[in-house]
Amino acid sequence: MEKKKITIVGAGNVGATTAQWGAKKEIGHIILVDMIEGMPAGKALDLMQTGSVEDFDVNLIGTNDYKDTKDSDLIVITAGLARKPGMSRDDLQDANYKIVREVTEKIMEYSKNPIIMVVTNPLDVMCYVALKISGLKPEKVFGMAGILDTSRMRAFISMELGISKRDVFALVLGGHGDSMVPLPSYTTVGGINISKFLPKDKIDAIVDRTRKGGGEIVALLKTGSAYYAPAASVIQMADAILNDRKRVLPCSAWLTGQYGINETYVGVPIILGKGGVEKIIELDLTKEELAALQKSASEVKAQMSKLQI
Ligand code: TXD
Repeated sequence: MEKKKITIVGAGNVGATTAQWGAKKEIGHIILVDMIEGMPAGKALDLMQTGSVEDFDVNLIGTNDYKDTKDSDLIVITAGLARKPGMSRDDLQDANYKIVREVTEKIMEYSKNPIIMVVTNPLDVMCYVALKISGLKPEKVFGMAGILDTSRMRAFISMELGISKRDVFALVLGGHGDSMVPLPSYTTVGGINISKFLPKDKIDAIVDRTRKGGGEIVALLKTGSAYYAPAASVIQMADAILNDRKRVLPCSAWLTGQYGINETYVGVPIILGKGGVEKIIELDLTKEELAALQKSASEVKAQMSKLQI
């Protein structure tokens, strides 16, 4: 099968680490783009040489020129500012809006009908920017957040129980921010509901730590935000798309009435394949869970409406 072409815009922490996971997994030809002169080319060269030691063969180039992104199958947008300590995701909105707008315009000059996966924060709002500016169909523009938030919840449960992370499944819906909605009712260990393993107060503490999971890492790092788990999550989605795996994953998708939510990006379970968002799955939620999801979506919508697009 011919290798697909994946462009990663932003060769910073998340972008470069995404290229690293992607190269190791031979996910496709990788183009790493950044505005800083020479930097993406240097990182790509370094990474390409790693293939001799780590046994991978992919075409990997780094560039400042969008011409090199021509006919990409998948574009991952990580360009933008990362949160600094004390800075909320919302503080980022104005700065990153301009960046995501510019990047989307440039991408669309060279790729006719790509899939765009947004990573830049504030995530759900930036998906909307990419949707509007690209003019692509909503199923082709979506965001990575739910897999990361879920990975944090899974890890905290695994740490608490001393049970393999592989056997822990969790689900986090909603906007990628403080209003996210972790769902203990859909959280299982080896297929068994989490309530059989942990008392309510422990589950509540894990839910709370999950909500603040990004901030916990920002506070420790002092400069920048998390990137290993974010990059791994991007590659899980890229693999689902480029290999048409039809995986069921929580992602930020454009809702058109599902969950009583209309014309907003918010995290929900979807089926992800070569067409992008191939289906949005509507779960049965309790009244409280649904209300929390709708509240989270309305917060995203309020932020979206501040943009002049
Ligand atoms: O769950 C999620 N969606 C997230 C989101 C998880 C982790 C990080 N998340 C967000 O991704 C974060 O809040 C930021 O908004 C982005 C990128 O985070 P990263 O940690 O990679 O930031 P860096 O290391 O600062 O890298 C950003 C790069 C840097 O090299 C800039 O030069 C580049 O983006 N950049 C640009 N490239 C091209 N074009 C333009 N205009 C541009 N502006 C900045």
